[in-house]
Order: sequence, then structure tokens, then C-alpha cells
Amino acid sequence: MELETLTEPTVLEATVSHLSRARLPKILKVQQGIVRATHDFMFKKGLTQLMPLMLSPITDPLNHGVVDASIGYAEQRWSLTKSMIFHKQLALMNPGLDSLYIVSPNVRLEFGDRAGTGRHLFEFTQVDFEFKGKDRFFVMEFMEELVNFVFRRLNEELPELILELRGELLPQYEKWAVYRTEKLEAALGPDHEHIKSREATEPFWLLNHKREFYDKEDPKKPGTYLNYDVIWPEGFGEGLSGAEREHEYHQIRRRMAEVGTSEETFAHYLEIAKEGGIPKTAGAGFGVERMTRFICRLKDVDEATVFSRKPFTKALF
Ligand code: ASN
Repeated sequence: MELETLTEPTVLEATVSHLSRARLPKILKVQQGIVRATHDFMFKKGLTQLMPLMLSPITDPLNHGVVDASIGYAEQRWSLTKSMIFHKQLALMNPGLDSLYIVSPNVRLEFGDRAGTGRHLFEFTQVDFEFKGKDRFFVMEFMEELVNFVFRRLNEELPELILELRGELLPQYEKWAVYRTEKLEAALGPDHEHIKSREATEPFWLLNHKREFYDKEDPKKPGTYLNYDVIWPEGFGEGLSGAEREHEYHQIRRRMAEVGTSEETFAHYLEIAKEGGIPKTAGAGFGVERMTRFICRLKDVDEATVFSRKPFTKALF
């Protein structure tokens, strides 16, 4: 064996081989099918599409640490968008807008511990949607309907690709199972989400995560939260997160203090809240590449990228 074949591929070689994969055009076509069907579903349901923003003076604080991605411009600090959660709420201040969605690029410069999860990219796209005056039950039903709609369309439009990549056509689901984190944790321990995902054959809901201040605390049960995640089955893990939102000034401030979010950063948002300006909303966002991964049964979500975005890994383009 020649010495060269034993050495690690260079970053350039790895990049070229990643973008030349024979399966890539097929995976991309399925992903296109997901986005196309999603647009049609949103249009049919009357949600207004907003264009994405990549820079903002405020962005999602997230409930885990990432490397800061902000730049100085026009005597202000602008963060790269981690999610458009606040823009969804603020856009719904317009009395003529009741529901909206955004195909939103998110930059989350994850640390090395998320490089090997198979579920993380440091730059990805989520379909983020929000409804004024609706609750968690409405949003959960909406998502269940969206998944069946997208899956049906993929089966109709791309059956050969689905068969080749997934090994079978996509299912249609009945009502999804609902679990609570505290109950699963008591039964399965700290790794409950992954264990349950590996056991499951259909997507399910996981309720009540302790998270960012904007996820509403249950007024009837303080210390529990009116949020919900979609967990894809077969071990593919989290695919969506969403919640009913905090919109009342005092409660927002209480929750900020609880999770350690700086009030200073959110001063203007809080001013609007103080005037009662933040509407009562509920919504969610699903990761496009993660849905592609689940549908195509990809080992790693990075297989859905043309240019690798594996956390904490060098990329050339
Ligand atoms: N899109 C999520 C939501 O609507 C927030 C996020 O991505 N962190 O709750």
C-alpha cells in the first residue's frame, strides 16, 4: 500500500469528496421537495411569508452556550441570527397579520461537543412559524398536518428517490403520541430523549423543557413550561421546538431573571412589552436539514449539505 493512501485526506480533498458524492443531488432534490411542499402548505393555510434576516441587534439567547457571532456596524452591535423568534412576535404586532412563516437561516457557532451528534450544523435552515391568538394544541395539530402533507407530496412527486434513499415510501401518521420530559426522565434517566427516540417508530411530542425566557411558563403549574418538541423516531432525535410565548411584561422579566438573560440587551423589546405591545402568540420551527435527514435516513445531518457545516470543523468554502 502506498504511504499516501494511509494519510488523512486534506481538508481540500474532504471538501471535494463531500460535494462530489453521488447521493448528494438526490438528497438535495428531496430537500427541495420538502421546502416546496411546505410553501404550498403554508400558502394553503393562509400564513404570510416573511423574508429572513441575517443580522439583528437582538437574537435568540438560546439555552446553551455558543461562540459569539456579532459584528460592529453603524455604531451598533449586530448578531447573526440564531433564530427569528423575536421577529416573529414583533411582526405579529401588525393588526393585519395573524400568522406568518420564514425560511430562516440560523447561525449557531456550536462548540466541539456537538460535532459528533449527527444532528448539529453550525449553520442551518429552519422553517419558523407563529400564530397570533393560538395555543399549543393548535400548533401541534398544524405540524402533524404539515408532516402528512409534505410526506404525501414527496411520495407522489419523488417516489423513486424516496424508495432509493429511505428504502420505502413515507408513512401517513395518525395522532402523534405525547410525553412529558419529567415523566420520561423518571422512567428512563437523563438520556430519555435519545432512548425514546431510538425505541420509537413514529414521531412524538415531548412537552415541558426548561428553556429560554420566551417559552411560556404554565400559570397553573409554575416551574413547568408550555413548550413542545417534535422528536423524530429511529434515533433521529429533535426535529422541531416551539411554545406558547410569554407576552406579559412582568412575567417576561421574571423569566429573564430566572434563566439569566440580560435585560439590557432586550431593553427595547421590554419597552414594547411594558406597553402591552407583544401579542399573545404560539409557534414553532423545524430544522429543514433534520427533516431531510430523517426522511432519507442519513447517518449525519451534514450529509444534507453541499458545503460541510459540521460544528467546530474546518471548512474551506
Ligand atoms: N424556532 C423556535 C421556536 O419557535 C426557537 C428556536 O429555534 N430556538 O420556538
